[in-house]
Amino acid sequence: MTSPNQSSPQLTPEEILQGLYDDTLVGNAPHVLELTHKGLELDMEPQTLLFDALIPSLEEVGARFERGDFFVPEMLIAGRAMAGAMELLRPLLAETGVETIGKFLMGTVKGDVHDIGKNLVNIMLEGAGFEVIDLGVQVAPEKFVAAIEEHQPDIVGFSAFLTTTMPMFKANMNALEKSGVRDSVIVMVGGAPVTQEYADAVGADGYAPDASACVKKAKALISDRRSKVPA
Ligand code: B1M
Repeated sequence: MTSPNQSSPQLTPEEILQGLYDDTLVGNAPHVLELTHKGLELDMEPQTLLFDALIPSLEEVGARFERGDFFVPEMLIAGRAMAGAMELLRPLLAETGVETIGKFLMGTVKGDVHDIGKNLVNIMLEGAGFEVIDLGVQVAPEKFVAAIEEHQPDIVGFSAFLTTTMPMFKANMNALEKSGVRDSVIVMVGGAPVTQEYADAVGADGYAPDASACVKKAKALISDRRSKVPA
């Protein structure tokens, strides 16, 4: 399907969603940004742009990569197009008047450069009132440990997006235990290939399949831990 004419001022919300989907798929970052602007001007919800167009488009990118129709460069430019739109949506998704409810330290594990999903989780956490400290991608176990010691977060979150980098969860857990910080922090894990069973197997305290589930789980784990702390 062809994208709607970008210069047309008359786009409908449906055309904007279709255009966002199509232009993310081919990695046309300037058009994705322009359509995101137009969608917001039409009072479309940021969540609608994200969940009805941008994320489904990246899912299709992944499916094409698996079929051998797309290669790494296509995946990269699609990811960049999505990331550009996310920067625009970030303040709107994170708009919040709520008090800070906890400190969340987040990072993508060593060997893994995927960050779009992690960044989306961060935005949702910020929107729910968490203070988020983002260590970025390719975070080594020692760096997680040092950041826990420095920032004393309530929760540390490990993201992994490849079956080959998921084993870093266990390496991180071992590093936390060895340095004596394991019991001072709640550990959450997530990322596309991660499951509840895998989270249990590495000894994490919590797992969530997506950003909004992560917010819910993080809140529940914090209130559970606080209820156990003697007054
Ligand atoms: Co890559 N990649 N990639 N990639 N990439 C995937 C992940 C893949 C599934 C594609 C596929 O084959 N279908 C596949 C992994 C297969 C596997 O191991 N199971 C894959 C591969 C194989 C690779 C390379 C190995 C390719 C190669 O080089 N041959 C390579 C690895 C590089 C490395 O990391 N060392 C690679 C590289 C890349 C790019 C750099 C080109 C680019 C990343 C750009 C970036 O992130 N800045 C890229 C992209 C864009 C993708 C896909 C297409 C899109 C990922 C994405 O952003 N999804 C992806 C295919 C797909 O996912 N369908 C794919 C949207 C995002 C919103 O969803 O990331 O799942 P997601 O995040 C969710 C949840 O996972 C959850 O919430 C998020 C929001 O709802 N979540 C948490 C995330 N973290 C959480 C933490 C929590 C809780 C929930 O608690 C702490």
